[in-house]
Order: sequence, then C-alpha cells, then structure tokens
Amino acid sequence: MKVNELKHAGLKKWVEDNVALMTPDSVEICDGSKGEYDRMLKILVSAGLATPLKKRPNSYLFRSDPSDVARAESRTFISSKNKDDAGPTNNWRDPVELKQTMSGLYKGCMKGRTMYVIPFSMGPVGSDIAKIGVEITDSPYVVINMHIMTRVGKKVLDVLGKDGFFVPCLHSIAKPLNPGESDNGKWPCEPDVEKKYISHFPDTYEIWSYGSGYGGNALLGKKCLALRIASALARDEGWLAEHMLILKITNPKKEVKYLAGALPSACGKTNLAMLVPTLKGWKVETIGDDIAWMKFGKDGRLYAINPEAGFFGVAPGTSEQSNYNAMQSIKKNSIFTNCGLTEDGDIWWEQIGYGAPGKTIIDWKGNEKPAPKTDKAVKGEEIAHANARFTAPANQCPVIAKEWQDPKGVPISAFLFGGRRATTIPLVNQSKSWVHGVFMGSITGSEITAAALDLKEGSVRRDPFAMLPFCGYHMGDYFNHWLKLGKKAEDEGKGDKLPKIFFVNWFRKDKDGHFMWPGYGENSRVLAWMFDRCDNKDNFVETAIGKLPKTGAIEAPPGVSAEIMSELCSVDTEGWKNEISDVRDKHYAKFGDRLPKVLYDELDAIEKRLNS
Ligand code: O2Y
Ligand code: MN
Repeated sequence: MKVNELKHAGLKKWVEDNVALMTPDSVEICDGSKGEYDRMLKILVSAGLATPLKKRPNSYLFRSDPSDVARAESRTFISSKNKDDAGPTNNWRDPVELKQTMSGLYKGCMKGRTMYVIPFSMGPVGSDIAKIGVEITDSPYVVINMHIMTRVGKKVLDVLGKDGFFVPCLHSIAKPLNPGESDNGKWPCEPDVEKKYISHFPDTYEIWSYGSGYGGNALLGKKCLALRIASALARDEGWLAEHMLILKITNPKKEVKYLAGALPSACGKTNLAMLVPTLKGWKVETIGDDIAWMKFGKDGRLYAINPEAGFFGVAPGTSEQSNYNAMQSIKKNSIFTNCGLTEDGDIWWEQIGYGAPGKTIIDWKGNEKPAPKTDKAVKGEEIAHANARFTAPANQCPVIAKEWQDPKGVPISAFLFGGRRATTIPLVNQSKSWVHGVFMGSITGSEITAAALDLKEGSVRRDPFAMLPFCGYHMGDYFNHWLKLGKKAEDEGKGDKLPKIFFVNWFRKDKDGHFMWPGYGENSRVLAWMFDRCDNKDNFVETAIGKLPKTGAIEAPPGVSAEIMSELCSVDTEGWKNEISDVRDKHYAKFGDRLPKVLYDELDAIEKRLNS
C-alpha cells in the first residue's frame, strides 16, 4: 500500500507532513505479514545487527548500544499544557517548546533510511476496549518487535476507517545514513542520553520519541501508549489503564475467576502471571503479564483485556525453576536483546539455570569471554545486561488462557497489589472497602536494597499502583480517578460487583535475613485464599489494617512452620505505626492538595484502630 492510498485523511496528512520533515529515502506502510517480518530480518542480518540463533528456530539476537539499554526515565517527559497537571512525579516540559525542539531534531533525521508506518491495535482488533495507534519509525527492529507485541496491519486500517481515532506515535533512532553508508553492526541511536527524548502529550494524546531504539522508548505501543497516554484517555473516558498482569484461576471444583495484579518492577510480575501452582487441583493460566485495560460492562462488572500480543520480559533470572512457562514461550520465533551468545548458537544469561556450554561466550557488548561454568552473576562481569530482554508471542505460552484474546475481556473478581517488603507488610491482606483498597494501591512500594540510591537503605521507595513511571498525569488525580469509579459503582447500587482488593508480600524476612515465604508456585496458596474470599468464605479475621487469613486458612508450604505462618499473617502494630507516619509525612505530602482527602481519612482511621 502507498501513502496516497491511505483512506483516513488525518492519517495521510500526518504521514505526508512527517515525510516532508524527516526526508526518508522511501516509505512503507506495514501490513503485519510474515513476509514483511522475514524481510525486516534479512535487512537486519545484512546490516550486522541481528544474529540468527542455531538452537532456536526463527529466533535472533541483537546487541544494543551501551547508552541504549533501558527505559530512559530522566528523558521521559509528560508535556501537558499546565505543569501542575503532570504532577510532582513526572518530568514536565512545555509542549510548545518541546515540540519546537523536537521538530528541529526530526528535520532530515531519516535521510538514507526507510520510514515504516505501522498501524497497530492495542487489544484484539475491533474490541470496544482496544485502541488504535500508528507508529512512524525508521527502525526495522521496532517493526519486528511491534509485530510480536501488538496486532499490526491492514485489518487495523479497516477498523480505523476514514475518520477513526488513533494515537499518533512518532519515532526516530536519530541516525541518518549518508549515501552508501550502512549500520555495519553498530546499533543505531543517539548515544548522548541527554539528546534522547521520550515525550508524551496527554492533552492531545500524542507520543514523540527520538534517539533511542530500545524497548519501551521505541516500541511505542507499550509503556508510552498503553500506559502513559492510555491512563490519560482512561481518566477522560471513565475506564482504567493499569500496569497489571491478568490471571485466570480455576479451583478444584472447576470454578473460574480472573485477577489483575500490580507489582513494581523486579517483584516477579511475569513469574506470577505464568505461575505453576503447587496446590493440588488448582490451575493458573495467563491472560497478560504487564498491562490491563478495563471497562465496566452493563452488568456492573469490570472487564479486562491484555492490550498486548507478546511478552517483553527481563531475561536474567528467568529459568525453568523461576518461570517454566516463560522458558517454553521463548523456544522459537523470539527476539533476544543484550543476552550472551554461546558457542553452539544459543542465548544465555545469568540465573538461566545452567552454566554456558563450550569454552567461550560472546557477552552483550560483543566481547569474547570464558564461558561461565555456573549461572551465578559476577558483579561487573555479567555476560547478559541486567535488563536484557526476550520478545515472544503470547500464544507460545503453554498456559495462555483460551480467552486471552476475547474482545469482550474477562470479568475481574480481584485486584492484587504488592511490593518487596522485608518487614511489616503481611503475606496477604484484603481491604475493608474500595476506598481502603485504593489506599493500599497508593502506598505500594518496595524496600531499597542498593545503598547507592538516594534513599536510606531499608527505606521504602513508593511506587503507587506500580504506575510511578507510567502515569501520564498527576498521581493525586489518578488516585481520585480510582475513587470516583468506585463511588459511581456504589451510587448505582453495583458496589458488590467491584473487584475485591488485596495486598500481598512474598518477601518478608526473618531476623537473620532469610525469606520467610518460599514464593514462586507456593504463591498459589495465597491466590486460593483470595479466590475463596471473593466468594465470601469465612476464612479471615478482621484487624486494624484489613482482613487477614484465619489461622489454618492458608495451609503452610513444606518447610514453613506454624509460627512463621502466624507471623506472616498477623499485624505488626509498631511497624504499621511507622508505616503510617512514613506515608503521611514522606509520601502523601508530595502530592499537596491534589491528594484526595478520603485517603488521609483512611490513614487516620487505620492509625486510630492501631492505637485502640
Ligand atoms: O526496558 C524497557 O525498555 C522496558 S521496561 C518493561 C518491559 C516490559 C515490562 N515491564 C517493564 C517495566 O519497566 O515495567
Ligand atoms: Mn512493566
């Protein structure tokens, strides 16, 4: 298809304007076909950027530039008209000035390259909950990743029609080529981090990205559209765009429930999404591992879709033990970025579960090193980058639920929040009400372990709703959005249809620093308790901080004593008093008068109960 054949006048003009600005050598409208995917890979292999993997059919390894290995948070901007609307947790830039600066950078930025126009759907094509985006990019690496992570092609343009809504997503790697020049094995990007921009314009629902070819900075459907821009759309349209996995749980009686869960980075969200239960008769299946979009149905229930079509998972730490189903998902048709390359043509990373075969290995920077005999990480000598990634189609996951692409979505019975907390926070806690649940989401966070960070070791880095890097507007207003949705449901007499809200903590430690709970598949015991709670089973005790498991309601996993279970499931009154002060003085205080008053009331009520 040619640009002048585009039926949507707004899309056609947007593409033409950017062709004039960026001056690519040619333009391609992507059709999402296998032929297109294969052609992109041929281009990438011949440019020396992709290495085919002998051990994994149709799979390739990429090595990015050391400046371009993760989301660039300091270069991620929320550019709303009013600075106050971005809030204290986002980097704000004036939209007029930012667009002027970036338009200057975009001028001629695609010289010597092809401009790819990628029409994509976040969510099953045509679903009422899905949204359409169109990404303009000069990176064939982005094209193949978007093929896996989203639904690409003509079917999307058909749904868009002549005047449908789409989110325009502009992207350039910022590396024009001179005549006859090729990338020649060097990952193209702007190596100066200060010249990278990942900009969001929530008032006009636009994304402009420049200088990075990596992950969330460049695959604009994921964090940029599906979270930052979608959170603003959800605020404006009355739905939820959340950084949440979606699970299907089946109990031994074959009853099914769906759960959505938010955990900050490095808390095992993908592992939980693909968990292999140890509890007999229970089954866990995956709907999504990272993002959930949810709308209320006419029946008052909240329906969720996974807007993505693939997994963009962290490789190091992924093994058959930590995530069997992820390891099966990446056996073929997968893209690997910044992993090690073994002598026999396979990928390798730290904590993959085995040492590297052969004598030597190529690390993520392309250097030959002795092949590690164990999979332990050696600080400073890592073979894979800590943020090395796999991109794999979701339908390759052995436990993908049959309804994962249902355009109606799945009805959510429970929300789960959690973080890495060595102390204070119990194994699981159910909120007393919707408002209390929003309070729980708002105080989500993990303890700091790396002393190098700007917080005192052991203090809590709050990541409300695990949305801190992903909320496209003021977090105080975001809390209010959650409160408003709950109040509306209650005012309409549908409060009982709202998902129940839980807070989990798999990471409690004893005084010797050992984990008290084994985690992984044993977390199914906690999921089972939550499942039963959704059916109002009498398996809880009411406490000052919420509903906790009754003694014996969660059967202890092997090796966990009754005393430990009791400690995991009881209220640490002194710890909670400190928690309340920390939230009031260091966390909520940041949000000024946009912090909803009812959350302060909730804080006061818990404190009063703890003191009584
Ligand atoms: O490193 C990146 O660019 C992506 S970060 C990411 C990728 C997949 C799922 N979640 C995340 C995250 O940071 O939450
Ligand atoms: Mn994520």
